Amino acid sequence: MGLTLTEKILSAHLVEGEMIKGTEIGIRIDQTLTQDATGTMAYLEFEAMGVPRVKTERSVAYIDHNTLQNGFMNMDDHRFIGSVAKKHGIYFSRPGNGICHQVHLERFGVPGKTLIGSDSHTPTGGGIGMIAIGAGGMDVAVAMGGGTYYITCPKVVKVELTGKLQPWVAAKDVILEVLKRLSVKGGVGKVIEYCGEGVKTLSVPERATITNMGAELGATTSIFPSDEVTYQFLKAQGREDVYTPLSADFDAEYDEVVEINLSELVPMAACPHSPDNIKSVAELGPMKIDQVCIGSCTNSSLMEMMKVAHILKGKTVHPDVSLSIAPGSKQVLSMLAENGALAIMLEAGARVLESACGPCIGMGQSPNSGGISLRTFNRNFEGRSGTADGQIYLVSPELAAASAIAGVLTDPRTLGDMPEFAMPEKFLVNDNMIVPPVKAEDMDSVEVLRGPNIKPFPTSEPMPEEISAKVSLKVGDNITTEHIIPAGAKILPLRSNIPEISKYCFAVCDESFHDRALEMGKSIVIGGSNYGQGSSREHAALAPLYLGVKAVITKSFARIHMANLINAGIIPMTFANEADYDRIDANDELTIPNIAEQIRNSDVIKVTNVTKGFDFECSVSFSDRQKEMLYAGGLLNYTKNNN
Ligand code: MIC
Ligand code: SF4
Repeated sequence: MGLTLTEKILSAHLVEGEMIKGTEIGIRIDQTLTQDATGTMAYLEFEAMGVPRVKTERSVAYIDHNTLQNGFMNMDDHRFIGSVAKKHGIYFSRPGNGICHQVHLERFGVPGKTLIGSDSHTPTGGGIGMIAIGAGGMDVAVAMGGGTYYITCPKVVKVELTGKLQPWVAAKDVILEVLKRLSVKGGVGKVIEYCGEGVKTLSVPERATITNMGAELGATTSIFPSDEVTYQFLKAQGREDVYTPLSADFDAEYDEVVEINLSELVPMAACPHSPDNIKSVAELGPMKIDQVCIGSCTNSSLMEMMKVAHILKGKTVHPDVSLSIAPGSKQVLSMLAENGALAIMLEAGARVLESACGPCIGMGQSPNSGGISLRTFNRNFEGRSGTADGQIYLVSPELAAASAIAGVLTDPRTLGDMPEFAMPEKFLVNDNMIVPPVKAEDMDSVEVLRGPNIKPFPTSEPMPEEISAKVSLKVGDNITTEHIIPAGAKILPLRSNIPEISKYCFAVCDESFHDRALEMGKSIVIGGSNYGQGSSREHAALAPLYLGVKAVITKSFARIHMANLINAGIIPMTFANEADYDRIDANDELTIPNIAEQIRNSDVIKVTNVTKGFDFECSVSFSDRQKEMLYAGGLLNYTKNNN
């Protein structure tokens, strides 16, 4: 029996465990990336490990999230990251150079390599045949230090693509179709592998749109083969030397198969407030819109921007609509400036933003109250835009641009013939905004710059004999990391200051959580299914740690958040019987006796609800390594104990 592409790359990087699905495996990591909102913590953790130089083939620190710089905090963080990078062997992509995933694809990604990044959309790299996985900052720090990265050996889903996209139907519609079929929980524990005749009709940026938004399936990652199209892309970036052809064996066996005929797809939108709430444009009808935002790591490549410019040419943005455009990288923006497309956008009335995450993470451009905003982004969680009742629809750039002109949701297929948009033979390559690190022998000459915004991360204690604590909060299904620690222009600058950012912990669900948790001293949080979906931000574990949360009991967890909880020394458990969720209320006193012994000996943990006088069971499935981490009180203590 042949191997899937996922199995080939994973087994070539396997350093611990066996390729048995559902068991923990350890893999060697070739490349890492960080962005600034998660980067300060990751580099503080890296420093704490005491490794002088990164041991990866390539590590890159990007500045793309906190670029508003209102107040000294963001720039303090940027200077800290820039100086740590220079000292310890990390390339530094300066603010203005672009969104981490877009730039990494253009300038650093290598087919067949492994990449982890402290950002959940790291799977963008799957567009050129990498195994690229989103992870918590602490895992990235360990990988930079040459440590192994652990995942559950994934199931592999084959998405068989046939046919060819119709004019004005986009790669975004492909991933929206996958989300419609599999849902935001459908990818948990799986890698989504794209195969079939339809693959060769998709360019690398189109593939990257699909793998990028595979994060919204909860998947470990998504991957495309590396083929002639990949070669042409790398060649146009002047990097054809890193090309290797890669694909699954013809007789590879998959755990699931999904078939998509590209020719049958139509323009679609993910409706408020979930990326899997999919409707076609026809179903939605000509809905009046208030705002359009084009950009983000999902849809901001040159070809997409060229289509947008074509649609805007000679037109004016509808008077009731605000249109913003953020090209994904300096390369894209410079090429648009050179070929005249930028002038077309400006003439049409687009508000052109710097190449950064911007509105995608609530850094400006929040819609009006109750406003309907079409965005080419990947997440439309409630409140993420910065407007609590904003109605966010996730769409393709083509649909977004056509609608910005019309003022109502518009099927781009009504635009008439679509011209051929060919990939340039040469991209404009200028890496002047990527600062290389100093040589190892010169590292002592670099001073690490720490502003007053940068506070040490909270420390955790080894696991106690018994946990006896009240429930500080009970929440429902699909709680996102946005609920746990919101982002946006006001809160993002506090990412390096856990005590300060903790004031916003769960504030979206319950404003009194912070004070109550502190008053309780130690507590337990109860959640529903898919708890912690969304971002990789480890602040969603570090803030609860700081506030004394000892355990989180839910119906199920999202992958990255669960790993972050374990790294922070907080015990994640699931209800053995989901009906017990309904029998527990906030303020109930729960006791978990002999916790370490229970975890050592069984996958079933007994918990007593002292307030209501009943016992219930929780399930855990920790690897031996995870158990040791939890006993030690998290990854940092565990690493220190083992050195
Ligand atoms: C996101 O899109 O939610 C973010 C902001 O990029 C996060 C990272 C973060 O919270 O800093 C992610 O996707 O991991
Ligand atoms: Fe940035 Fe948005 Fe992409 Fe996250 S999803 S990396 S905030 S552009």
